Amino acid sequence: MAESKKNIALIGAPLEEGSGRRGCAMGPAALRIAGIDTILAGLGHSVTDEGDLRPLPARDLANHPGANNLQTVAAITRALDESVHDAARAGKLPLILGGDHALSMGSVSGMARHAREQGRPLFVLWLDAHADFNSPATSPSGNMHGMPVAFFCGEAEFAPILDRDRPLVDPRHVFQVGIRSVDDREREEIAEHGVNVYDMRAIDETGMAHIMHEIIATIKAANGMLHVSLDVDFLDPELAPGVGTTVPGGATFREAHLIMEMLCDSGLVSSLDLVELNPFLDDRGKSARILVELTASLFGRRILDRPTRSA
Ligand code: 6HN
Ligand code: MN
Ligand code: MN
Ligand code: MN
Repeated sequence: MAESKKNIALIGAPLEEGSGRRGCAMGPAALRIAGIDTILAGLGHSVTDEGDLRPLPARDLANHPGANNLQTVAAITRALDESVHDAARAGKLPLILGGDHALSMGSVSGMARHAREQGRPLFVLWLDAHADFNSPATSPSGNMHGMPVAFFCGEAEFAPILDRDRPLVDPRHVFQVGIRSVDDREREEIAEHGVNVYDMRAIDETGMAHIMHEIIATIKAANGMLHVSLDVDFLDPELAPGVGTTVPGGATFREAHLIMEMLCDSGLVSSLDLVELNPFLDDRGKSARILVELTASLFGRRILDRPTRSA
């Protein structure tokens, strides 16, 4: 991807109702203020900002005791499924500015439809402290940002949010990296469904480069498309405090940066979510800026080209 210029569509999804606290709705604005559009344009890409999605709640769905704010989350899911699919079909690379992680129910569903139309399998790289494989039946919190992976892998009880015949993601095509906080029922579910999990211990023992080589080789061998979903809490909280669900012992800047550079070289990435940024909890824009830095590396910026400067 380093040398290939993209048509990038920025799609704002100011969702916070999936997270159980306020603040993520300011995420798209913070990413724009941190300069996501200019940095990508400066790398030679063509960038269009589609603005923020603000759908009305999905009143056709009944409230669900295990799925907080279901109508709002479902509305964003439907709107993103549509706009991500449209952008990808138009040859653009959807870059979703979140918003909490429940939005990935929509972005991944839209890309799964696109991949099916292209006759290619969709793979998902889930960079997160959490597995996000709860469902309304298993979730300890009822917060839907802990459920998107179960949703796009086809857990049946979510079916009314999108059509039952929507394409699903094969759980064996999901790679989770950075995991360090998994609920008991989630642990059983991810094992049962065959999700590929590289927890922090795996990263410590084998190293990020080895893990990423393995993932990239698998996707290339299958001629797959790759959706990347980057949750702020993947990073160590010292580095990125602007998130509601910090877990100590996260990825370093160097590990995250290496992932982005290796993905850039692979040319595999077809879509990206930047999620869970909560500017209300951030420290002088630090977390927004690091997300923008990592995005720039994913889209071709080389660290050697970058002058040293103070923050
Ligand atoms: N996220 N497993 C917890 C829950 O409430 O289901 C935390 C989920 C966090 C979700 O960080 O995107
Ligand atoms: Mn998450
Ligand atoms: Mn998380
Ligand atoms: Mn299951």
